[in-house]
Amino acid sequence: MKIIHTADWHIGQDFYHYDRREEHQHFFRQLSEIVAREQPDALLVSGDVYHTSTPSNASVRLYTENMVRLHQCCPTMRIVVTAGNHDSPARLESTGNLWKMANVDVVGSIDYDAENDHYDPDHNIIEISGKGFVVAIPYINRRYNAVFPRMFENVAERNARGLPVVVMGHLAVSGCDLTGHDPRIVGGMESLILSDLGDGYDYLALGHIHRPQTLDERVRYSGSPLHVSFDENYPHTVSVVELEKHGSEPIIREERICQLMHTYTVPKEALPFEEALNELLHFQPEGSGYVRLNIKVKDYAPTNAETHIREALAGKPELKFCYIKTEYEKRASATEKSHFGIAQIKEINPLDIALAAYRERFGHDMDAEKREMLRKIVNEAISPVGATDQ
Ligand SMILES: [Mn+2]
Repeated sequence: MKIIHTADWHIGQDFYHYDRREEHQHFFRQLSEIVAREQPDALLVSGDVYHTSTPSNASVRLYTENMVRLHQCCPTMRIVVTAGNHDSPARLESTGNLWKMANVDVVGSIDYDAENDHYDPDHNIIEISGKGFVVAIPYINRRYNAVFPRMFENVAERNARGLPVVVMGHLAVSGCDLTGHDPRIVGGMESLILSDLGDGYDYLALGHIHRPQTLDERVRYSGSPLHVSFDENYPHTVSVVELEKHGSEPIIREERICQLMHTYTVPKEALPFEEALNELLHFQPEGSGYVRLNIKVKDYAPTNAETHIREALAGKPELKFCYIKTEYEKRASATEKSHFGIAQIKEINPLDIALAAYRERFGHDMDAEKREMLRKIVNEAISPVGATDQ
């Protein structure tokens, strides 16, 4: 079985109020070419199709047109889409019957009734005739852990021929590389220990973490096709995976996705405003992209900072200014009162504000246990769609 594994498309994201439709179109052109060339048995999209649970008409159109095009590039290919934490499971599934006509399966939920202990495996186990099985697990919370063994039992019963078994998931597994991960954008970080999923699969096609990575030879995050935040400034890929039979090691190949827009942090290390502005004035970009100015200040950036920045960028229409990243110089005394400006509040994590307030009130740092509790609460509160919201 040959699959193409991708995730975290985040269609409809506006990047600091800039529309990303062109960038998504650029990605879909590349994905269509890969599908046409590879002629895979399945295309797996492991969650976060959209950036919001209520996508705009333009976003839905972009998704629909491109899904149809992907289907036309390889009509025999089965496409499986799962809901991520950014998606509305019900909204995605609402057009599921229609999508079946284009060989697309949409899985937003798991059909499990804990009260009556009823589980319908047909809702999320997809047999790709003569090729293999896909266990499509959307973004879910821990109460479904009990169902995992039953999914694999069901697959094992049906898999007399020893065909490859692929599991899709949208979650953080412990030990993954979180470089560039912004919980304010990506969502909560409750992680799963791999052994909780059992041992019944040959390839685990993950979404949720945007940095492409292989955790062991059969567990992989394909990564997002675009930079979803400034810090995701690394190569983006989709994965082409070949599986011979159940029990054999997958052969994984990465296909690089070229970016229409880069993300630039200027200067790379924070400098005082005037120096940073000078760097921006002389900045030579590799291509079109989004820019943030990286400054270091004692209290506030100058009030007319944005005007100066726009003047500095006037001759560079290929650069789109997003915001000022502000680093605050350390205060001389730990007991000095903390005052946060509006720009600073937008920039720093709410947890840091709480820790500073605690230090000011009690004169010492919060202990590790309380800090951990607070960290969990903050992550849950700032997650775009909380684990229990769906
Ligand atoms: Mn995501």
